[in-house]
This record gives sequence, structure tokens and C-alpha cells, in this order.
Amino acid sequence: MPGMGMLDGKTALIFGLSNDRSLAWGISQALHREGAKVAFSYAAVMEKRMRPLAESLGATFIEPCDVASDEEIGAVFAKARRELGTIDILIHSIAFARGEDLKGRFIDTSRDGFLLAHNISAYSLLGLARAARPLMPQGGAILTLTYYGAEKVVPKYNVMGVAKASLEATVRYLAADLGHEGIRVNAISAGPIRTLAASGISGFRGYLKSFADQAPLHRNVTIDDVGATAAFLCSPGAGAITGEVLYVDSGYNIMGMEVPEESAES
Ligand code: NAD
Ligand code: 0WE
Repeated sequence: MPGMGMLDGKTALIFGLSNDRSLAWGISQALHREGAKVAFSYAAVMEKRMRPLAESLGATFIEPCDVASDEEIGAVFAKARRELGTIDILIHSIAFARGEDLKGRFIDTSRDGFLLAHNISAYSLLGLARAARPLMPQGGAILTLTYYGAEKVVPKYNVMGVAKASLEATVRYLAADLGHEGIRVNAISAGPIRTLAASGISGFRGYLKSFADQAPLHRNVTIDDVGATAAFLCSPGAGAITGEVLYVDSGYNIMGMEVPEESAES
């Protein structure tokens, strides 16, 4: 029903949509459902699959940006200022590390691989937030995506876990910096979801199954779960929440190790 959404009259600029499995797709649909106008920036190689999705939500602002480039970040926000005016919501749903760094041992991570993961997955939030600030003169909401591997060792998540720890700290420092301007900064820590960014990980199917076995809700997380929480965090209802990492993980993170049944031998 029009005129009843949590985000009526709001404009959202969304980074990180690549296809219909992306967390950014679940978020985009939820923001749109709640009445927000949605606009997109994408990594050039993703245009073919993301553009029809963006257009299906009525988006007209659909612009490329490699977040490794200050120039490209500057250009996309300059264009956003001209075409959108102000924005209310910034979604950062971006991560990248070298495939080889998500396989072997953490200790083998090269300086280049370490810097790349931190540049794309953590620094980019700061870069985008700084560029978005002038477009949020009346305040706004910034949201990023993180994962449990930021705080506990998840084998093979490796350098991405260290980059996510940096991302989560970046959320807190940005929240403290931008609070007086009415800009809130939060993260959703999502449970594992089969997306493009998870497709290369061998054994991901088994990981999803044991995650659902162990989590209190005994189910996996969907991009719609993430979208609904994202819409809330960007809405006036979350007006006193900032600097927070909110789990959308079926409760997995609250659990500790089970004491095993006594076996016959011991
Ligand atoms: P995805 O592959 O759909 O999204 C990742 C996005 O990052 C892509 O759209 C890609 O184009 C973009 N990207 C990578 N390098 C870029 C660059 N240099 N410039 C601009 N964009 C760039 O996968 P996803 O799983 O939806 O990932 C989105 C976010 O969610 C990531 O931060 C990821 O860490 C996080 N996350 C994912 C899971 C999961 O299990 N899938 C769980 C928790 C958190
Ligand atoms: O953040 C992520 C994945 C991010 C990611 C994925 C890739 C695969 C392809 C970043 N860079 C790349 N680079 C590539 O070349 N997740 C939360 C999903 C994920 O990835 C894992 C996980 C989970 C969960 C890797 C190992 C173990 C668990």
C-alpha cells in the first residue's frame, strides 16, 4: 500500500549488487518495498546481470564505480548530487580478497593480498562515507555487511576475517564522527548465504548444513532476512541505533561448544 512504508520519501544509494543472489538484492528489494527510491553503483564487470534487476525496481541512476579508485568514487557522488540531489541511505555491500588467500593458511597471506582485502573490503566504507556526507545534510543511515569471521577464527576466511574486523571498527569510528550530523552507521553480521562471493569456497554446502544444525533457529539465513533487517536499520525506528553490529544469523553466534556424550572407551 503506497504511503505506508517505513522509508517513504527516502533515497538509497546501493553499492554491491551483482545478481539476484547478492545480499544487496535482498536489501534493495526490501528498501524499495518500504517506499525508498533506489539508486545503484556497480563494479563494471557486473553490469549485464545487475542492470535489469536495478531497472525492475524503477532505478534510473545506475552508475559504475570501482571502489579502489578515489576518482571513481568522486565521480559517482558528483553525478549522484546532480541527479539525485540528497540521499538518505548508503548501502555498502562489497568485499574482495584474492581467491588464493581464502584457501590456504592465513600465515601465507602476502602484503599485497592483505592490502587488497583491506582496501576493497574495509577502507572503501570510509571512502564512500566521506563522499556521501555532503549529500546527507539532514542526516542519514549508512549500512555495511560483515561476517562472524571478524571476531572468531573461521578456517579459510583468513585475511577477510581481519579485514572484516577492520570494517567493524570503522563502523564504530565513523558512527562517533558522524553522530552529531545525524548520520547513523551500522553493520549487519549475516550468516552464510550462497552468493557469488561464496561460490568459490569448497565445502560451502556442508558449511551451510552444519550452520543450520547448530543455530538456535535451525535454518539458514536468506537475503530477505538480511533485507528486512536492513530496512529497519535504515528507518526512523532505528533512530537511536548507531555504531552497532547486528547479527542476522539464526542465533548462531550465541552458541558455545557442546559437551559431547561419553563414548564407550572414555
Ligand atoms: P556478491 O558477490 O553478490 O557481492 C559482492 C559485491 O562486491 C559484488 O557486487 C562486487 O561487484 C562488489 N565488488 C567487489 N570488488 C569491488 C570493487 N573494487 N568496486 C566495487 N564493487 C566491488 O556477494 P555477497 O555475498 O552479496 O557480498 C556482499 C557483502 O556481504 C560482502 O561484504 C560480504 O562480505 C558480505 N557477507 C556475505 C555473506 C555470505 O555468506 N554471502 C555473509 C556475511 C556477509
Ligand atoms: O565475505 C564473504 C566472502 C567474501 C569474498 C569471497 C571471494 C570469493 C571469490 C571475498 N573475496 C573473494 N574472492 C574471490 O576470488 N563471506 C562472508 C562468504 C564466505 O566466504 C568464506 C566463508 C564465508 C561464509 C570463505 C571461507 C570460509 C567461509
